[in-house]
Amino acid sequence: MNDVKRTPDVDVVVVGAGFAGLYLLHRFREMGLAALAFERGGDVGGTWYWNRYPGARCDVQSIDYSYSWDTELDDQWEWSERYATQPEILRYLGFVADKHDLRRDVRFSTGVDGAVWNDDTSLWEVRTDDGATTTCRYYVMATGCLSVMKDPDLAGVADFAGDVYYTGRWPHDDVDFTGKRVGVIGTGSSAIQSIPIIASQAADLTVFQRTPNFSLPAYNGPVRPDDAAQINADRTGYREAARWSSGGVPREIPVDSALAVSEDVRRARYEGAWQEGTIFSMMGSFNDIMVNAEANATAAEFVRDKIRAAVDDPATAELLCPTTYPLGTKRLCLDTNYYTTFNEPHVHLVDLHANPISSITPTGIDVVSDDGATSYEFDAIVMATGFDAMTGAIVAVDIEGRDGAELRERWVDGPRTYLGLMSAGFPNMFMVTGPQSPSVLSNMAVSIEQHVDWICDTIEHLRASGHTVIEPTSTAEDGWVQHANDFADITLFPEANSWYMGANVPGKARVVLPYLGGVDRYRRICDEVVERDFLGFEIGGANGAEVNDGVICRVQPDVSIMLEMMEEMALPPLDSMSPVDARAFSEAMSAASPPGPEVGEVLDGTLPGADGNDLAYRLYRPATPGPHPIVVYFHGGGWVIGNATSDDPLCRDLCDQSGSIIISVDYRHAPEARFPAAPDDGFAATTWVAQHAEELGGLSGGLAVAGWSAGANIAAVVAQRARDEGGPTITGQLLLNPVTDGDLTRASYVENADGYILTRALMAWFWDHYADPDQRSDPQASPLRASNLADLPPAMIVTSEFDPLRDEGEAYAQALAAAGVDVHHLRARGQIHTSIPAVGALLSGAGTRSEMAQALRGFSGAGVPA
Ligand code: NA7
Repeated sequence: MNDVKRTPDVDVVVVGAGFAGLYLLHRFREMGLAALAFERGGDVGGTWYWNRYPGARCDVQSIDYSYSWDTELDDQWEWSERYATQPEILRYLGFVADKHDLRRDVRFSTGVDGAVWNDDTSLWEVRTDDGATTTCRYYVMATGCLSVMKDPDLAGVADFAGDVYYTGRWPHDDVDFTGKRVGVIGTGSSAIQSIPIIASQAADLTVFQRTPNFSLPAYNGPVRPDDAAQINADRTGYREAARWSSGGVPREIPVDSALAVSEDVRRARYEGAWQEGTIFSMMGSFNDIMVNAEANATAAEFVRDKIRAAVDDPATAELLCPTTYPLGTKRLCLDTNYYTTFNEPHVHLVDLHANPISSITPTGIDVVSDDGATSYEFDAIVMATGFDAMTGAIVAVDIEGRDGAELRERWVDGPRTYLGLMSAGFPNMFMVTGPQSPSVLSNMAVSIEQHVDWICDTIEHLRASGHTVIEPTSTAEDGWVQHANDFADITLFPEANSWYMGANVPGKARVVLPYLGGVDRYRRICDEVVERDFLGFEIGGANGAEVNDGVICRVQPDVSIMLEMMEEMALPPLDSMSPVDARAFSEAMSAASPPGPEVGEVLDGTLPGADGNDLAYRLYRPATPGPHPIVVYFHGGGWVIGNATSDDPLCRDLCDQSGSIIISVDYRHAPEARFPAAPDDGFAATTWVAQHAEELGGLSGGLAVAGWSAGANIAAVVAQRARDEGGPTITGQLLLNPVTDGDLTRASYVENADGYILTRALMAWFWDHYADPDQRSDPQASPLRASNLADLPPAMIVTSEFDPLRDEGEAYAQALAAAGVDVHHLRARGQIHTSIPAVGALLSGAGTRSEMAQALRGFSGAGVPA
């Protein structure tokens, strides 16, 4: 292979000369690299070059949607409006290109068709539509998130005798609709911006709407003095705050729930958000608008009321009101007079759900109607039908990576990236604002700069360390895809058929495309990857390669956020307190937690404990008609903390979801009553409940035991004793993060010793209060040590990945299975010891809780364990 040309034509090929491409060219030039950009358009501008439709403007304020890398621009360029129009933004990008003489590195009117990685040379071979091939070491897709138009999928477009315009490919010459009959298809952002202007010209305008959108008034005008003053007071600080904000624009993050305030307070907050005239205001008015359907519904209804108030005809107003998805899960729009345009007598709305388009005809559009068909005649049709978002422009190029891997094929079930920046198998190929990065859910200017900086800094690092090739590992990529999906799963985004979900393009995989964790969190993660020696990357060159394999975000996103909040609160560790103080502290924390679902009835009572004294219990009865199966439940708290009501939300959830009566027992606690008081009480309570099942409204003939942590330890011991002592009949045991052994040296104790709430030190503190060292090997303290584990009731054992107790739960599951017990072991990925019981607070545990309830149904014969 000596004749292989190892010197590339250029160091870097950049695809696209929009916001991202221009900054890349500038950075590469500063780094002394030869970079060449290919741009399909005739000039710089990217999305702002193509989207010239009337009313096209940015919907992030221009003072935010602008470059921060050239601070002189703040003095050299003044925006004429809060939300600049497309021509003004295009002029701005042209100004920047001129100022930095960037056009000389761009080959215009040249599209990239293919890019092939050559493993022998470690170079990319980039094929352009002029027939040329250019080799480069680094290949950067700066192709934009919304640049490839979606096929409108409508029959007969070519037959239409009038003019057809696509908002995403608008002619460069003026288009004048004066006196014309115009049809607009689509009601996304492009349509919402253009319809009022088209209506002001056209003789007659008909809008064909498939799905209505939520739109807020832009209140466009001159830059608001307050906003200008805030920025001018400290430009550097403002830009830095934007970089570390959640959406790429500095703003206060609310800490309260929309459901925790009165109707008046809520409406006042929404009215303020409405008046603000920004895209982030409504979604950011409370902390749960995008994660809680009920909270979201209050904001959605507020906006619907505004639509009803703006539109004169009630039937048209209702058609314009979105009802089929939560607010913000399809791209929110900003408009100027959109809704009131429908009050104009020459503007009409056609609901495509009732009257779908059957075809475009030579004279207009035919829709299906009650009497067969209705024909609309037009001089012009505007297709505002959207884009193949986020992945379209990337897979439009034939990209072939290592070993002939085709990117398009790899992504057929959804994009696979590490950090939205690179993809395994495609060395030295970078994406700017790629899928699984915050991109379209942020101020793109900020996200673009972050990516460009990350890419350029990484290439600089490679050069400095004598390396030439970087590629993410598939482990890292799998982990990132998982993390991005985990984030989506705790939000409402998957509920909408949006382009965020790829749902607007027939046949496209339905997965969430942008990263939902926010700009600030995402930036922290990217920085951390670098700080941890490029975790998840293989970096190599002439002298071989080094792999630093691993996954960057392993804890579930909501759990991780909770841990960060707790760290900020710098709470004292429980094991630094007396048991009495630890109990009080723990109760105060529980009081601040969400309450869990409503159940049919909650009753408090007492039952006799092992020493004859009364033990308190709380009974949770389902709302369905009884009698119900019974579950005796033992709370967590290391045998020291907690009582019959301390796991209230979890008990409610299990009751509600399993249809069982849950009886939570306040067994005696250490250090006042040390081992074996707790399991003795557990056994006595279970026996008593079994004897009184019918009086309690339950089914007789057997009951299940359940518990969390030390409570699961008691449940496991009760199941063993019931087997050995002739009853009662235990139908199943649900053990959530059980303590099964007094050995604190297992790997999970080492890996998760600190940082996940239940620490090794706290567990040692619990054991010390509970049992003498020589008692800990007693099977009633450490049920894993029982000499016989056969003939125990079916078990569901849940272990959490980041829990010191993980491995002893794992060991118990294995030991029971080895003894022939029917065991269902669920390993809760990314969870910690305390996260699954956090009903209502931590959504990522919901799936596990459902499976636990399902197991309880299975124990009682009301269903099969999953
Ligand atoms: P969008 O937001 O994807 O809007 C496209 C619209 O076109 C939307 O209302 C679609 O309805 C509609 N559409 C698409 N195909 C059809 C067919 N075949 N028949 C009828 N209606 C159809 O694209 P935009 O250009 O408006 O905005 C894109 C982004 O650019 C915007 O969010 C900003 O970030 C900038 P659907 O909702 O799919 O039912």
